[in-house]
Amino acid sequence: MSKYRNAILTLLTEVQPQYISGQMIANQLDISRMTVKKVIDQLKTEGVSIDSVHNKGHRLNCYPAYWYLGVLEACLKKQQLVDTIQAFPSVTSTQDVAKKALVGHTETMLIVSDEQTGGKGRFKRPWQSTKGQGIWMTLVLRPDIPFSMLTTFNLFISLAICHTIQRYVKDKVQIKWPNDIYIGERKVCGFLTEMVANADSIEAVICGIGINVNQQEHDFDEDLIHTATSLRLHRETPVERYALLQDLVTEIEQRYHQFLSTPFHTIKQEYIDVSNIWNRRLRFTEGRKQFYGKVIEMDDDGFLHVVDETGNIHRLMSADIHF
Ligand code: BTX
Repeated sequence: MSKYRNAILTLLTEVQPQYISGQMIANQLDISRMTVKKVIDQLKTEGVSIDSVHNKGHRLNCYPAYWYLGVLEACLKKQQLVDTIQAFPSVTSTQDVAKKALVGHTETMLIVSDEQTGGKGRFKRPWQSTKGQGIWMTLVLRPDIPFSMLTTFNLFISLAICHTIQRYVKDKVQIKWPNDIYIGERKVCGFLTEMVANADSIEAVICGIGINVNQQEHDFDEDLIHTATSLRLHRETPVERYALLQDLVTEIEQRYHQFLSTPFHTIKQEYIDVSNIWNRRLRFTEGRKQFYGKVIEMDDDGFLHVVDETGNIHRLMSADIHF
C-alpha cells in the first residue's frame, strides 16, 4: 500500500487547493477506491492534513510538516535541475548520503532530510540541523566544465540563495563571502561545495545547503544563540518549507545556467552589492595563518584582495572571515 503513498500525495498536491474524488484517484492509479481510502487514512495518521468530504473527495489542506517524496515531486515537477529527488526523515548528513548515492550513477540529484544528526560545515565543523525546522539539502550536479571554472560556482549559487531568502524577510539579507548568508550580524545559512573528480574531468559537484527556517531562538544550541538566526525570527509567521524549497530550486536552476554560460565578471557588481564584507576590519583565517585586514577589491575571478595591517596584499580564493 505504501507504494501508492507518493502517487496519491502527488495527485493531491497537483490539484491543491481543489478536491479530487477517491474514484478519480483510483482510476488514475488503476487501484480500488478501498485502497485509496486506506492510504489516505494512513497518511492522516502520519500527520498529513487531508480534508475528506462526502461527494467532493479529498484535499490536501496544507503542506505536511515533514518532507514527503510525493509532495516534493509534485512541487518541483517543473524544475530541470535534477533527475531524481530523495527525501529522508533523518540522516547523519545529506552530503554523506549524496556521496554514497552518486557512486556508479550519472544522474543529478536532490537529497533533503528533515534532520541531520551529523551535519557538517567546512573543515568538518558541526552544522546544527534541527528536525523539521530547516532546509538541509544536497545537490549533486554534473557540470561538463574545466576544474578552473568551479571556483566561481559558489558565488553564483550564493546569489540564488540570498535572493530566495530575501523574498521571505524584510531585513536585509547579505552574502558573507565565500560560504555564508547573513541577516544582520547573524548567520541564517551556510553552504559548501565539494567535488568528485578523476584525472581529466569533474564527475560531480556536491553542493550542501543548510538554511535555518522556522527555529525560534531557544531552538539553537547555546553556542549559536548569539550568532545564528532563522527566517522565522525576521517575520511574523512560519515559513512553508515546501514553497521555500520550490523557490530555491528555481533560483538555483537559473543561476546554474548563468554559471555555465557567463563569466563571473558579469555578475560581479551584483555580488558585491549584496556582500557584507566591505568597509570593515575583518579577521581572516587562511589555513594556519591569521591576520586582520580590509577587503579592497574582488577581481573578475571572484578572488578577494585584502590589505592586512602591515600593508601586505593577499589574494584569497577561500578563507574564514570573522567580524
Ligand atoms: P561553516 O564551517 O562556514 O559553518 C559552520 C559553523 O557555523 C559552525 O562551526 C558553527 O559555529 C556555526 N553553525 C553551526 N550550525 C549552524 C546553524 N544551524 N546556523 C548558523 N550557524 C551554525 C558552512 O560551514 C556550511 C554548512 C553546510 C551545511 C549543509 S546542511 C546540508 C548539507 N549537509 C551537511 O552535512 N552539510 C551541508
